Amino acid sequence: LVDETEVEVFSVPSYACQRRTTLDNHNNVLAHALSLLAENAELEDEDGRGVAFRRAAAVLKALPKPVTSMMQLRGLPCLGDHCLRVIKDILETGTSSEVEATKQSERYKALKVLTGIFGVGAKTAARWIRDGIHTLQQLRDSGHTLNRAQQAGLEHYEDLHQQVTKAEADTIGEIVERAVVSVLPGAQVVLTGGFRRGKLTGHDVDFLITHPVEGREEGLMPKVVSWLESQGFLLYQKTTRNSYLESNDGPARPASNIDRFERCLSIFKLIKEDKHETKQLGKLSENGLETPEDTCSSLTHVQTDPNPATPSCAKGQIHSGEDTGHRLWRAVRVDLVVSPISQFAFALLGWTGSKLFERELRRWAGYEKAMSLSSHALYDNNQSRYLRATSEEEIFAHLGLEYIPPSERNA
Ligand code: 8DG
Ligand code: MN
Ligand code: MN
Repeated sequence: LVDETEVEVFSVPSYACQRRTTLDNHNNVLAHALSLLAENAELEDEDGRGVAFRRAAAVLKALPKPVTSMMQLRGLPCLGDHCLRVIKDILETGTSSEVEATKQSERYKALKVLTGIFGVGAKTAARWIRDGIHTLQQLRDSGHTLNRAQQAGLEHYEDLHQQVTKAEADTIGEIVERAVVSVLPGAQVVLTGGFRRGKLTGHDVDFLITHPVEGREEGLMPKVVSWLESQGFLLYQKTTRNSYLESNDGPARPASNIDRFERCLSIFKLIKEDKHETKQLGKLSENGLETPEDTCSSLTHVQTDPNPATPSCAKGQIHSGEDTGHRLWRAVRVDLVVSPISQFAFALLGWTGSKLFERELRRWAGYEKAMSLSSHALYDNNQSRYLRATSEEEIFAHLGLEYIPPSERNA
């Protein structure tokens, strides 16, 4: 018999940005179940419910031991009745009927497949489902007009659903670095996103680019994109100025820098580093990397099409790899962001994630400190001024938070 008073009751701080959340945790099954309900809510375009489930999942990830009894959860933040019901179900029966029913539901499956296409959000997917489209084939057959992103997303669907490895991320990092220093010597490239948090795989690769001299980074993105395009590395790209127009967090965006912050959502053409095949190709550039053009021309002895996305080259029909049933390249999603050095620390913090950790930082700043945090700046509403920072550590200090390193931001 266990005396109730001996049950260890867990306790964690309310905000995910106050907690250290590593990649491994003691409650994977529970966290995974709640994450699936979060995903389902997001797929239904119910972001409020989605965040509630994400916060609950993050609390479970932060617990020091596996949960064995509901009593241990008393007083924990972010666990509403709905979440507690799901947890109880799993503790008692091993599974959650709601989670299982969601996984089996045709609507969830269709929303997941359709939003799994790069460029397709929850609203578009819901519209297509109302038109009776549940699968990729039905979409292809429907004659619906797709925008450029969605066309690329559909074309490279399978590749973009293969996890990107750290080795592939590093290879792409070398290419991006070559592009960046070619067009602006002295510019710097940093790997951000999940890989900076220590993840071994990811759904994309995220890079932040800056230059130590303020202002030198202006106009950099179009040049980097042109370089990458000229070398045949891009299957798709869309460059947008100032991603923070969407921000509704108040004055966290310094007006003077509105036009300087650029990002590029792209799909890279990554040559597979298969040693056997590389040897067959023979011709290697000085750093061991071959550009898509090199591969194409060395195999076909014809002038390469300047547009790598055209079928002759991109689909690989005339690649020798096609004969043996596999291509020599794959498509990989890559995000590039350019930041002036004065905003670099904020951009680095903002693009390292996790998404929930970022959201919690902004919530903490707003509710607890009367500050507005963005990927550009930190504004103190009480002092009516921007707070400068040249490192992530300084930003945490401004926010009155203990510094949490990237590897512990996996909320
Ligand atoms: P994964 O790719 O390995 O699956 O995970 P991830 O690297 O954590 O996710 P991500 O979707 O690539 O996002 C990385 C970070 O980028 C995330 O913490 C938030 C940030 N981010 C976006 N979109 C935007 C945006 O529009 N503005 C800003 N400032 N940040 C963004 O993903
Ligand atoms: Mn990422
Ligand atoms: Mn990304």
